[in-house]
Amino acid sequence: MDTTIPAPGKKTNRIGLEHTLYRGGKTTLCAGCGHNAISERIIDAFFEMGVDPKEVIKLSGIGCSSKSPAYFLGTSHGFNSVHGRMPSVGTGAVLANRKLIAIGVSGDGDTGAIGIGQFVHLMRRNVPIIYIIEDNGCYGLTKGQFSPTADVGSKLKTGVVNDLTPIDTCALAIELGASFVARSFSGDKKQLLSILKASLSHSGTALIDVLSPCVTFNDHEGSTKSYAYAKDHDEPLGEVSFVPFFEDISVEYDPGTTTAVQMHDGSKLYLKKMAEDYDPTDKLNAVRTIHETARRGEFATGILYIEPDKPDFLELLNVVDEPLATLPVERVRPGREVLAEIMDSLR
Ligand SMILES: Cc1ncc(C[n+]2csc(CCOP(=O)(O)OP(=O)(O)O)c2C)c(N)n1
Ligand code: SF4
Ligand SMILES: [Mg+2]
Repeated sequence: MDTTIPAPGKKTNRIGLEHTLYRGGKTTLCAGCGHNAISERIIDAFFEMGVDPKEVIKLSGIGCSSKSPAYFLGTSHGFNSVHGRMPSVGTGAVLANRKLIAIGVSGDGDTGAIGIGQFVHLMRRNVPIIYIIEDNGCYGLTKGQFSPTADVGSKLKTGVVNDLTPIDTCALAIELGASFVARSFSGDKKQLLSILKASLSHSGTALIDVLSPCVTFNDHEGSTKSYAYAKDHDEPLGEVSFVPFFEDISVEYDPGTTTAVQMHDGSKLYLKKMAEDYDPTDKLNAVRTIHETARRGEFATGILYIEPDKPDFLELLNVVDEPLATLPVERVRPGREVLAEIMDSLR
């Protein structure tokens, strides 16, 4: 049976596919794990944006978070790599086939500990990939030890207190040159969905750090990555509204309170300021805001930084438009005559 043919009466998206086609296998993660909520939003974002799942590659490392690509986009390509090695596998995949839409899912341990060396180079190269960190401040899969994003003073269930300075992956990504950096909370459906949809219109690295509580090992009093703490300390920088290029809606907005960002594919992102004047294109201010909110024990959410026109890695390398993976052998190996011609031209 062809599962891509919609059943009569079912709601379909702009490419005629049903929502169920964007689902994956049944989750094996703990009930209530933040990672499950993120998978749901990824399903909704890809459905609503009308992305063909067959043109997507899902990538991950190792961890509970890295298992989650099995639970969305069941008909997409996928590669569950080694711990901390998703960035190099993802870079190879988009270089080999630039037509693929790449989404990587990692954990705070997978990214911030064993994978930090790979992470920094992905960010500085602006590789076209949506990179999601499902951030619970611990190694969920190996029973809840502190990870490098755990805050100073956060407590394990056993009473052990973390006294090491955390790595802020968003501040690091901005510093390194990522061109779309956002932070959200798995419990904020609306904000996370808008950010994910916007990331699908971005060309270049879109880093999205999502606070995603681990209900089994890090959701108690004293933890700064619990649901209760996140709800009380989430400080949205503004309201994120996204209008995709295929929706012909003109939005009235006041430039004094709203920043409008034109995305690469013609979509529009409207960022309505809330607490203070926040310009997401101002790099220094973005880093300062992240540090200032962290000092108060809060975490700023929303689009922290965006640079829509920055050339991505493929443009910088001048990669041909056709996917390298399907170039015919004559184009890849031009032969002796062409080599001789080049040598002659250098004489
Ligand atoms: C090379 C290697 N070292 C260590 C491990 C053990 N290990 C598995 S998952 C993990 C950390 C997972 O933490 P995180 O990335 O935060 O994912 P979470 O489970 O919290 O979602 C570790 C240390 C491993 N699988 N491979
Ligand atoms: S152990 Fe924690 S991170 Fe892993 S599935 Fe359970 S709740 Fe999620
Ligand atoms: Mg983790």
